[in-house]
Amino acid sequence: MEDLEKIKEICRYNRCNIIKTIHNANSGHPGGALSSVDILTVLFEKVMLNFPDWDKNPDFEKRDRFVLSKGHGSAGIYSVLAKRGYFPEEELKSFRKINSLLQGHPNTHIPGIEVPTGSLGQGLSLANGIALALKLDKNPAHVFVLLGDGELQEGSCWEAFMHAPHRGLNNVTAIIDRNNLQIDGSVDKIKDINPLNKKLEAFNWNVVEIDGHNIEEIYEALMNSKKSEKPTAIIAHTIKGKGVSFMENQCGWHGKAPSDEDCAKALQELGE
Ligand SMILES: Cc1ncc(C[n+]2csc(CCOP(=O)(O)OP(=O)(O)O)c2C)c(N)n1
Repeated sequence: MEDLEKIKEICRYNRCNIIKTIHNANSGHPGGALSSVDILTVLFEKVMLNFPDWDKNPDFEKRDRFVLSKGHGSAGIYSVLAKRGYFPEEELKSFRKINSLLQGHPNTHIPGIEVPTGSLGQGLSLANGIALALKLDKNPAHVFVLLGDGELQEGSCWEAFMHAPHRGLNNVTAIIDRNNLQIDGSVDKIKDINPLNKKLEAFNWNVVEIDGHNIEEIYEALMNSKKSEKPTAIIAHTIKGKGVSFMENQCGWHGKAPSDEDCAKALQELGE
């Protein structure tokens, strides 16, 4: 990938904005935003056909769609959308403030957000519905959806996993942020979802496993998924809190804002 270093730098930049945004709001979910930001950055910078200026672009209906099923990871998608020019970066300062653009969980007032999310377990069903409508309209756009691994404990996810192959929705790519932690402990101990790859294969998905922090692996898996004959599930092995040493693999950082001191330390580690 000729612009690998540039994408890595954008990932670093977006990580800094996640920390600043949550620190400024004194509220939010850093762990799962940091685990998924490499995936979201590659998706929006390199893979998706997307147009920040939808109104000005006559082909906007052909844009690829994204659904953040794990809606609490909002600081991650907001940082990525701001960098991509969907709204001014200044708006990140409005995160979680009353009546502001950037609410705690994504909603459709926000440019780049297709559906409201936050109640876990619904995003894949929403993505399936969008994908089916696109197919009926003979629209070639692709739908990407990001789910948490703890989220997969919701039964509705499995109805949706059953549905996509049945309907031949090869225009759906489900990315699972497999960071092994949920709100208060390890996913495997709270309710084991293993063997995840075999379960998804049995549900007739094209299953791919990647290192969710390796930019080239992310890019290849996402691009290949656009050409698959089956819906693709990408199990992305990640580290919750990735990039900030004291947040990594700590479920205590699932939904906690960094203090002034934590924020300064995190930004220093991220090379800000
Ligand atoms: C239906 C529903 N139940 C509970 C919650 C509260 N909640 C928010 S995040 C979370 C844990 C999610 O874990 P995971 O999907 O692994 O997310 P990640 O570790 O990637 O942040 C829970 C239970 C919710 N948002 N929706």
